[in-house]
Amino acid sequence: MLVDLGRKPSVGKSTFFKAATLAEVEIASYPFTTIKANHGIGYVKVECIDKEFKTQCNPSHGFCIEHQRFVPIELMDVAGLVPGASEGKGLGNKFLDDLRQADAFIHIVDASGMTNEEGKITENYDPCNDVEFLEDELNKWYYNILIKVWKSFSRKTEMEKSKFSEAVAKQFSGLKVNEEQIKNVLRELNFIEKPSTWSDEQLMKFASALRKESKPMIIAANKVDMEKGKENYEKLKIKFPDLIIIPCSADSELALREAVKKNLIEYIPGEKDFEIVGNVSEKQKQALEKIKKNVLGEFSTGTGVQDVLNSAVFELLKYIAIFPAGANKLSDSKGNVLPDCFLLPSGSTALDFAYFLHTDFGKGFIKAINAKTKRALGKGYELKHRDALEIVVK
Ligand SMILES: Nc1nc2c(ncn2[C@@H]2O[C@H](COP(=O)(O)OP(=O)(O)OP(=O)(O)O)[C@@H](O)[C@H]2O)c(=O)[nH]1
Ligand SMILES: [Mg+2]
Repeated sequence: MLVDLGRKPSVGKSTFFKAATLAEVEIASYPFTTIKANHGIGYVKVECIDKEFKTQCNPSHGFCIEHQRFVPIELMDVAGLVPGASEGKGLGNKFLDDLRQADAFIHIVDASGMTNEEGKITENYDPCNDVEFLEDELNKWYYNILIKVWKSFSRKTEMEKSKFSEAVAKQFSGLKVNEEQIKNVLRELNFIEKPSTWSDEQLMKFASALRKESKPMIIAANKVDMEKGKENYEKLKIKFPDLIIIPCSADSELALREAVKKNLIEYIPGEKDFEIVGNVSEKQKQALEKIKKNVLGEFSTGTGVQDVLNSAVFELLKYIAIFPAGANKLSDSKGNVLPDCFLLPSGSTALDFAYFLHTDFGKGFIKAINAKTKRALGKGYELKHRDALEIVVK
């Protein structure tokens, strides 16, 4: 699950969410419009393998347009953050509760520079502040969870390294943090001191690194259609070279998707162009032309909404898309061609995939067959993006 969030209200979180899911949500120019989190289904775009098999797929989840497969993912839209949330102020606790189950965060930043810290209208606000602020707030959230129990479990030591990660994982179990991630962080930080003697600064570093490892963040530099949008997007890129930052106009994507729904245009999400096919009014035509010129013509990532989802799943989280497929038959018992496409962590093996499909497939695994090449593959075969596999079981 991906969560769209912002340091503050009115940056366009709900607009982004609505554009990505077409779920009904409230969008308004006044702050704190969203109070309760919205859940919805968005899609990542994968070049479908049906083309290679010279056929047309029938997805049982998501859809396929011109051999571009749209694979469902869960998205959540949350309320704007209040300062001091990590200490439980205002909606703070509720807000953080909503973030627990996230695999990654999409931080929607208002790159127009026209909303201040509180989401109110202003001019020339530097959106870099928002990135720093939110990272800080999320890191503090982890730090506070850590120090609650720190004394007891660091005193109980000197713990073995493995026991230490087990204890930390337990403390963070509600936040989808696993031992593997803790071990990665320990390796990366490489502190020579024993955990029980860590300084406050070291604890903060550990908490921050763990937050980054378990809830990585991508930046959607939104409202790039506005006057200062592009300039601020460039500024963000320079200031944060290690973050993935995508220029975005959620508003434009929403307008395009709604025009598609009304059969006014033909447009595939993420593409850099669209075609007017219906009867549009002069006003609609002008609005569409403006999007074409100022957004699609200006940024290689189109409106950016699709690119944010794709980058979050495939670059940030490093997932791969895998199609279950018979070596000699691409359809299921109902005749649906390539009905499924699943997202798995990179590094997954043929056996992991078998277990992912069904425990019995894992237990009875004999071999996998690559449906594209018809070659047999062993348990340990490392899956590649867009692989099509049959699992042969006992
Ligand atoms: N120009 C422009 N305006 C946008 C864009 N995205 C959103 N907006 C406008 O920004 C305002 C706030 O949008 P929302 O999506 O409600 O913002 P939010 O972040 O969900 O706000 P809260 O729910 O109050 O936290 C609305 O007036 C939107 O129409 C965009 O890409 N470009
Ligand atoms: Mg909102």
